[in-house]
Amino acid sequence: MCRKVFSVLLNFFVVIISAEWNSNDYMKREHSLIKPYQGKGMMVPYWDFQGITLVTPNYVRVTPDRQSQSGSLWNSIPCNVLAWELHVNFKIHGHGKDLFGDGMAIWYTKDRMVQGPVFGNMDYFHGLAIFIDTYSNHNGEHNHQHPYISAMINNGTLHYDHDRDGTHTSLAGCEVKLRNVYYDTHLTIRYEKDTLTVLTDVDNKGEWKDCFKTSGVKLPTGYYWGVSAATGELSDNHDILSMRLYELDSSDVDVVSAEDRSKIIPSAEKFEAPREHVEDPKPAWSGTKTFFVMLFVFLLIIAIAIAGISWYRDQQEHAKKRFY
Ligand SMILES: *[C@@H]1O[C@H](CO)[C@@H](O)[C@H](O)[C@H]1NC(C)=O
Ligand SMILES: [Ca+2]
Repeated sequence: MCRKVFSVLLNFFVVIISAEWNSNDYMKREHSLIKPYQGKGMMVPYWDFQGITLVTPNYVRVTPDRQSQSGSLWNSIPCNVLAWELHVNFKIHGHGKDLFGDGMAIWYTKDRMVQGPVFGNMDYFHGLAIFIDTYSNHNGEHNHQHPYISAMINNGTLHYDHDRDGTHTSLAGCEVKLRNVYYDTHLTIRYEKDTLTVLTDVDNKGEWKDCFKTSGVKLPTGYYWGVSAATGELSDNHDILSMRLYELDSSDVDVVSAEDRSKIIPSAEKFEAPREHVEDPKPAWSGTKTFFVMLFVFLLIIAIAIAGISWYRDQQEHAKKRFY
């Protein structure tokens, strides 16, 4: 009797749990980073680490809250999933109240483990970057606050302009207050049917909020997942708690897979081509300068008027002379 009740209960729970997930969307263990991170010995299966990055039992600290540090973690297996969703559970926190930086980036790129100037990773990359930029390097032009999440697609030719926070190469973005909160913060990056969607859950409400959605994004299969972070004069702890990659059951994927997705060159329709750098506006003319320019223009007008009048008089004189 007791056994039977138990069995019924067990069945009930199994049904509930499996109903939570679409059975066709499932986690790809080989592209995910979950606790306990370390397998046998000190190795973290499927992941490599670079720079200052440290693995602890509860989080992977990409950078500590110290100046001029950078680090990264990279999935060691190329990702051949056509439609996917990546869930990242992370925390950015530090002692700075008003000044902190620089930020963190999540990568889906051709190359891996190459240190460089873009949040600790190489510039001129091939693939996708999602930046979580916590520090504003640039005081003009910006029409957004920090932290700012943005996306960039690169085919290896574009330079990430740090001084301008990448505003010349960004596809889309959103502002998020996600730093120094006592709860966990989450980010979802979804890619299906050439549409890239970023969602955030940073208010401890357990619900996803749209950051942006942009269509016409082409990304190949076979690139690598990675996370990097960097601190400069300003610093923060950049922690990753987990990354889970889900394969999505996308009904038109079968049609799409007819073409070889691995040969696609990363591109985006709504991509803003690299604009010429517009210099910041020159400082306004000083009062004195304006006064002298006005005075000059005024005198010029008077001079022209005098010249005009005397020329007119001459004409009149001539006319009279001819008349008599
Ligand atoms: C790479 O991207 C740039 C900027 O969008 C574009 O002008 C160029 O044609 C692209 N190159 C290739 C090989 O797709
Ligand atoms: Ca920045």
